[in-house]
Amino acid sequence: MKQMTNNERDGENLSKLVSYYQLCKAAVNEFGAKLENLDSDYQVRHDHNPIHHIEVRMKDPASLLGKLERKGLNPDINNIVGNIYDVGGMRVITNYLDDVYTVEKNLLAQTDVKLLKRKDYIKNPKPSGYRSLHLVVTVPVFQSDSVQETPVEIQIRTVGMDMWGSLEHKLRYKTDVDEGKVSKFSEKLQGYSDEINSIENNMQKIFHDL
Ligand code: 0O2
Repeated sequence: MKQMTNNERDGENLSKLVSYYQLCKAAVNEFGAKLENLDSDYQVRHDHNPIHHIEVRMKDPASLLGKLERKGLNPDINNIVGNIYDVGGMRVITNYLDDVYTVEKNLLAQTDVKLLKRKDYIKNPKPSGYRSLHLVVTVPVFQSDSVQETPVEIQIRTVGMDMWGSLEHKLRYKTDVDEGKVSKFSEKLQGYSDEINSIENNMQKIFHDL
């Protein structure tokens, strides 16, 4: 049998990667529709929107390579499928804390949705103060010749958690600022996360009382 040249192999890998991105994008679209329908249903039947807004992103290739490296894996399409679950990512920002778990419960109740991984950084915040519920879920994507169970990472968090997470991410998570400098402010940042959490709990109590 004729051996593949390196160029041919690179070309094949690239086209597999493009197909996989397209698949993940389709899965993000499926979840987008599910979440919007869920929110509308709540509005009509309970007169309350659990979802404030939704953000979607496809992981950029540089982050993808960085993550493979951190996991000690070669940059190969076969290592992405089955090891990296956040090629397609969504952030569901809810109005109140209870809404985080309402969205989760209703999403996981859908028979075509399967839970692969769950990390509750709300019940167990990260030492940084980061709070969010992370789910890796799959949904069947119907293609022209097959059906593929495709994973998406969904981060569900309140408006307050999102505000803190976005700013802290800019300050620390992805900057090249010297770690020593940033760690001087760690305690403060963690304290602000607790304060926001306490404010959100009080706002939710008012919502319940009303
Ligand atoms: P981006 O572009 O924001 O998505 P695993 O896949 O389970 O092996 P993973 O996904 O690396 O591990 O770990 P984790 O901690 O569950 O999720 C990582 C993502 O959570 C990050 O994505 C951030 O979005 C968010 N995150 C985690 N910890 C913190 C934190 O301390 N502060 C902030 N602001 N965000 C955090 P990436 O990798 O940055 O990429």
